[in-house]
Amino acid sequence: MTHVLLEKNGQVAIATVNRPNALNALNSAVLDDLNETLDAVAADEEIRVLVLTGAGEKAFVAGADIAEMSTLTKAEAEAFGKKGNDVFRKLETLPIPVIAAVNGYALGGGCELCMACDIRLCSDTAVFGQPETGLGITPGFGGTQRLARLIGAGMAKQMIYSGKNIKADEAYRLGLVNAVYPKEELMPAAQKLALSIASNAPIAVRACKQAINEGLDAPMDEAIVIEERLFGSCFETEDQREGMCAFLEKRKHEPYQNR
Ligand code: DAK
Repeated sequence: MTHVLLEKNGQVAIATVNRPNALNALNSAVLDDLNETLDAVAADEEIRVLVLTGAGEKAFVAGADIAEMSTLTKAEAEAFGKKGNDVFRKLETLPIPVIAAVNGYALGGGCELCMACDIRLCSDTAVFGQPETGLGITPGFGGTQRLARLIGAGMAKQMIYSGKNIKADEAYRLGLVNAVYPKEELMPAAQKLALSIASNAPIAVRACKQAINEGLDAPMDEAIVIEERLFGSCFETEDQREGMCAFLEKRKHEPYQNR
C-alpha cells in the first residue's frame, strides 16, 4: 500500500493518506488502500485507537479526485460514490475509536472523511468545506448526512449550498472539531488523546462507540435498549472485574487485557 501509510506504536496506530502532490485527493487507488488499511487495523487486536491524518504540509485531504471524477458516466459516478461510502462506513463502524488529525485542507471528500471518524482535532491551518455544488455535483461520500448530524441542518445547509470554506476557529465554534492546535502540536495532542483512550477497557470503549453510533439513528425508546444490551455485555469480563475490584481496593487497575 503506497497511498496510505500505516505506522504502529504499540496500541496506537497512525494511518496517513499519502498522495501529497495532489493534496491527498481521494482517487480509486487511495480508496482501495484505505479499505485494506482498515481491514488490517481491524484484524490487529493490539491496536486500540487509530489516528488518521494526511501527508505533507498543506492538506488532510483536498477532496475526491476531480480529474478522475470529471469523465465519469452516471453509472460510474454511482459506483464511485458506493465505493467511497462503503470505505467511509467501514471507518465509521471500525470496532475501535478513530481520531482525525486534520492538518490542513479538509474539503469535499476530505471533510466527509474526517466526519466518518469518531473525534476531530485540527491544526490552526485547517480549512473545512463542501465545495461540491460549485463543481456541479452534490457531496457524495456522506456529506449531506453526516454534516447535518454533527452541526445541525441549518449550518450544514448553509455550508453545502454556498460551498464556502470555513477556517479552524469557525469549525471549532460550530462543533465540527473538538479542539484546534498550533500545527506542530496537533499530532502530539492526537497521540496523547489516543493513549488516554487506549488505557481504558477496550470492550467498554467499543461498546460505547457502538451504543452512540447506533443510538443516534434510533428513537430514544430503542436507543436506550441498545445501551442496556451493551452495558450488560461488559459484565463478567476480566476487565470489568479488575476495574471495579481496583476501585474497591483503592489501587490502580492492572493494564486492561481486552478480555
Ligand atoms: N482532485 C484532484 N487534484 C487535486 C485536488 C482534487 N480534489 N485538490 C488539489 N489537487 C491537485 C491540484 O490539481 C494540484 O495538482 P498539480 O496542478 O500540481 O498537478 C495539486 O493538487 C496542488 O493543488 P493547488 O496547486 O491547487 O494548491 P493550492 O494551494 O493553490 O490550492 C486548494 C489548494 C485545496 C484550495 C485547491 O487545490 C483546491 O481548491 N482543490 C480542490 C478542492 C475541492 O474542490 N475539493 C472537493 C472536490 S469534490 C460523489 C463522490 C464523491 C464526491 C462527490 C460525489 N459521487 C460519486 C456521487 C466528492 C466530491 C469532492 O470531494
